[in-house]
Amino acid sequence: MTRAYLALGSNLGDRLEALRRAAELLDAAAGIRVLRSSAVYETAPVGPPQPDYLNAVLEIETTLDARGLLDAAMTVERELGRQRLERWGPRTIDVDVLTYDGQRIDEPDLQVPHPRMHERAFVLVPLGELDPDPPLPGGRRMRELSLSPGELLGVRRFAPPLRVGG
Ligand code: GSY
Repeated sequence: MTRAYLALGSNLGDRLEALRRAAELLDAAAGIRVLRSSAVYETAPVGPPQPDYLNAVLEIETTLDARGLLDAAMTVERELGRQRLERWGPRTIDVDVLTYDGQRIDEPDLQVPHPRMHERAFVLVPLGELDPDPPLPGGRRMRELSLSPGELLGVRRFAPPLRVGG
């Protein structure tokens, strides 16, 4: 069994329902059990102008290898109607693999820890709820990072943790 963290994001349609369904579908996927969810945060968009996101992080355990987990995440995105339109553009659901058991993987389509996670308050704030000292890109530590007040103000608690496990 491997412990991993997944980031969820949505800024189109019923955003909270999309996060709920993603957590359910991941838990129902073969080889994945969702253990815990962070609270849900409403967050200012990073990238081109677009609606605010809802973001959350899930702690899972899995028997899948990292590539299998990436495939499962993309399957959930497809099941929830995600269309890949614009790289940094709005989306009904985004499921990213943040960390996989502290492993470092650097392949063109699979980089773990997620290469930009340490720059994104919308990831770090919910992740920090579940793991105050997660593996970060380049061996960085959470306590060494400095997020600006502006970045932190862009992350507002919106709803309690997603229901998991049942
Ligand atoms: O990287 C995931 C999609 N995404 C997000 C997001 O999830 N939250 C916020 N606040 N901004 C984002 N920009 C992109 S792209």
